[in-house]
Amino acid sequence: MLTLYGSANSRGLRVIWLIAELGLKYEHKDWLPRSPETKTADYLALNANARVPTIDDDGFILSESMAINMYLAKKHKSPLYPADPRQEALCWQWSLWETDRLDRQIVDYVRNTVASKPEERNAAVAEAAWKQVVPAFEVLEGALAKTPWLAGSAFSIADLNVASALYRALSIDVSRWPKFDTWLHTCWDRPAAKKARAMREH
Ligand SMILES: N[C@@H](CCC(=O)N[C@@H](CS)C(=O)NCC(=O)O)C(=O)O
Repeated sequence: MLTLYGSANSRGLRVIWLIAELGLKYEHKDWLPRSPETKTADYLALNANARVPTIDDDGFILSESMAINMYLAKKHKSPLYPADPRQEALCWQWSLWETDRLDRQIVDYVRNTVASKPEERNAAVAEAAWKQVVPAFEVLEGALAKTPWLAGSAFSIADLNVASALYRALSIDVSRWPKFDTWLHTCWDRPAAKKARAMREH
């Protein structure tokens, strides 16, 4: 039995998308970040960080959304997980890259601009975040000018992990990076992505 701890309104969104791609059955503990459930001793035994998402896959406990997605895709022999070691390594590269360069930065930017009321925005945080988001989007634009997908010739877990983590970028205009813009929206047009998004936006 697979159990996912973490709401679609968290980085759990990425895992929900992947689970939908794989068509897996799962029990969903639909918990928000910082909710009381994430602070219990039982949950801390699963994830000492008190963060979501976490999975329990028949007793195998795993946290970190990117790792969870790569594990599940590999375990279920999904075509999204490349067999070729170089393409596989590119999936690791892009997932780790996103975590380092964009994961927090895009959230900080959008939360302090379009996603909040003007009086709740911190302009300095938004500006500092944007200074990091722009060069990272340039990197994606450059990569996607060479190849339509991040790791190989088809949509893979690399695309899913990066695009899903850029959910917040859907609410801003990224048309100055046309390859990235097209890629982002193409990824989010997938039925599994729409299903995950609907769980967040219902
Ligand atoms: N790198 C982790 C980050 C997990 C994370 O920070 N989750 C947030 C929700 S999106 C959380 O649970 N935050 C609770 C807190 O900050 O106390 C991952 O990708 O899974």
